[in-house]
Amino acid sequence: MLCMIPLTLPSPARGEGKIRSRRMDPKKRSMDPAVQEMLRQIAEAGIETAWDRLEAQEPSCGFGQLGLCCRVCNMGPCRIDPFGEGPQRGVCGADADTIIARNFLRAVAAGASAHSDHGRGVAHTFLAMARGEAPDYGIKDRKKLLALAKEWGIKTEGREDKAVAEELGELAVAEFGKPHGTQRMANRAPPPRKAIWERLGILPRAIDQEVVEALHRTTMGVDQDYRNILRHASRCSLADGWGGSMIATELQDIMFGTPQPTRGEINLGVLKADEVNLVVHGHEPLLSEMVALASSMPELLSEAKKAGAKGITVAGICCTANELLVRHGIPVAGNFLSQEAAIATGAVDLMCVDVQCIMQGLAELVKCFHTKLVTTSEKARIEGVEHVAMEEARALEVGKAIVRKAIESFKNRRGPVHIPKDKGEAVVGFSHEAINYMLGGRFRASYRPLNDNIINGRIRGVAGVVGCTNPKMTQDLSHTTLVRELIKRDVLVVTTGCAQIACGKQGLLTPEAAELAGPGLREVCETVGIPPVLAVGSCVDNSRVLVACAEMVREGGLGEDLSDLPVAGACLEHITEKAISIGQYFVASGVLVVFAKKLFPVMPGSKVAKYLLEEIAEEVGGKWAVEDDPVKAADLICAHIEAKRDALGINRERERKLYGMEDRQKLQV
Ligand code: XCC
Ligand code: SF4
Repeated sequence: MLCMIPLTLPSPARGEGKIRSRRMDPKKRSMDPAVQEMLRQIAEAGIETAWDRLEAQEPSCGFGQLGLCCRVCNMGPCRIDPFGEGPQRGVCGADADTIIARNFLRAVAAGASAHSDHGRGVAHTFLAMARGEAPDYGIKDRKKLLALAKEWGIKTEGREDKAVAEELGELAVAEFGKPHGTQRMANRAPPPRKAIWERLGILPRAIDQEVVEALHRTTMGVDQDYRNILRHASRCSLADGWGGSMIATELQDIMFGTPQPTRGEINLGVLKADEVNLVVHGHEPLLSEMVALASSMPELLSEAKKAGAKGITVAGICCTANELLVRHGIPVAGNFLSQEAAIATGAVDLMCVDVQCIMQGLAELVKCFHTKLVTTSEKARIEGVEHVAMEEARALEVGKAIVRKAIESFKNRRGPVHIPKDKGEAVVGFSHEAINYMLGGRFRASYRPLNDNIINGRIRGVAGVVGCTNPKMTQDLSHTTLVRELIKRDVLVVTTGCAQIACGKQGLLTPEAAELAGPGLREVCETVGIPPVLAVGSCVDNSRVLVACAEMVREGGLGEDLSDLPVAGACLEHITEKAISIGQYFVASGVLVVFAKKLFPVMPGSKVAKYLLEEIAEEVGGKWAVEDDPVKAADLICAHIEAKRDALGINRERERKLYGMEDRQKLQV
């Protein structure tokens, strides 16, 4: 039996008659058999999960869903009646579009803040490393250090690496709050793209400034033109994608290594009944790298053995997991909606969390098991949960202390554990450097072969499928259905975040998955030996996709700007404000982005919807689209890709060969 709580133990949801999970079909909640299995166990034990709490919240507030609720000042909260019968203005006179746009911009600002504050943390640790103040960190990718230094105009000849790194670290830290100038990383965008940003006045300045300005503009009585508000959403999001997130990715690569194709395993089946299981959950690799390192040290392994364990397994959840997976092949226990299921196995001895996507429900849940929960970031404590502060000056010591706590906790295991067998094999780690190398070879590493295969039509285009798993949708279903549809139609998929984990569980990240691809994509994958779905990393690693797109343009043959490329992005199970920021920076970079209609926080038919779904394309080339059905989302993406191919003039051959008139008409948007 999985849950060791006797029936008398206070369980968060018992006694209210609220637990309906016994009757809910786990298959509707998740398509992941491992999670389904755990949900059945959890239901029997009467423990609540995010799905139960969602039910308790239903019906969710319709005003909030449509972005029509405003509580930015104390004359409110105000809400606009979407049916036009009740109030159409807030007390200050704000109309529906001002309110929706303000909420949207605030979401972007919050999302950009999360990624960028992560990036700032990395930059500070990087600087401390260079100054010798964080001795457990070092430079793993010297080539990347020198390349980035050169890009940023730092002298490298005849200098110590650490001196170069110190200067780089200082410039990186300054990107967040410098009083003048714009984001350095934005120079990576093709010149026509930068020109568009300049013309619109949305070239991003210091990250902090964009976020502060976003909050200022959206206070009561400031910006009251939805277009003007949303243009700032573009600017603020660009400071995330071409700023905070990209800095996080680059500096992490220098310190921890740039991902190269490596094997990994994904799903709850990676936990081991006879080993100490330590789960790292959250987003920042700064500490989890140290925990992973500590777990392989002989002294700790022998302590684990003394405690009766065969070894120590470190597994990840959410983007911390993705960071460790793509760099070191460290196993992944699951994505966002698997975090409670992991604990319910009774096999997790310790879960250490840093920032973002940590359910507060975990604190109650662990009371039902022997699992020890530990917070590590000063920014993210949980009431009643032990805090082991991450300190960069003695990071490995902290990592070791956490592993020791896991070993201690292993000794408290009560009875048998229940670990589902499911796990997917995966080949991961497709940084843009790795894509370069895989496709171009060591001596002529370039995007030429990718571009050529797009031009000759074997690959129709590239789609990014990214983001969360939301209990309002069946876990993993939309992501993986979309991915399967896309590869079937010869669209190469790149993936990050919880979508990446979803794909990994189902074996879509293996070269063998090429069997599921259309003939063109399959041929390319088999020739090069890559999966049809390339695992790129965590959510800040969406910046890698921006860089890859910029490289595709630079390589030539696919237009002059990002908006010319036959590419698109999608996130059909989004939860967080971070996802909105990511979506907006792809749109502002010239890309079509598809989100689920029922999760998009904008009232259909509003002026804001018209702007984001249509008019914005005239300004930045990219736009949003909304679609709940993943197959129809694939239709949308493919139609967009074919339209871009038509515009590039690379469709002629293929049209004659493979597309009848009827097919072509279907593809036209
Ligand atoms: Fe969180 Fe990054 Fe979303 Fe997953 S995908 S639920 S943000 S862990 Ni980033
Ligand atoms: Fe209401 Fe205007 Fe205040 Fe918003 S800003 S709460 S709409 S009065």
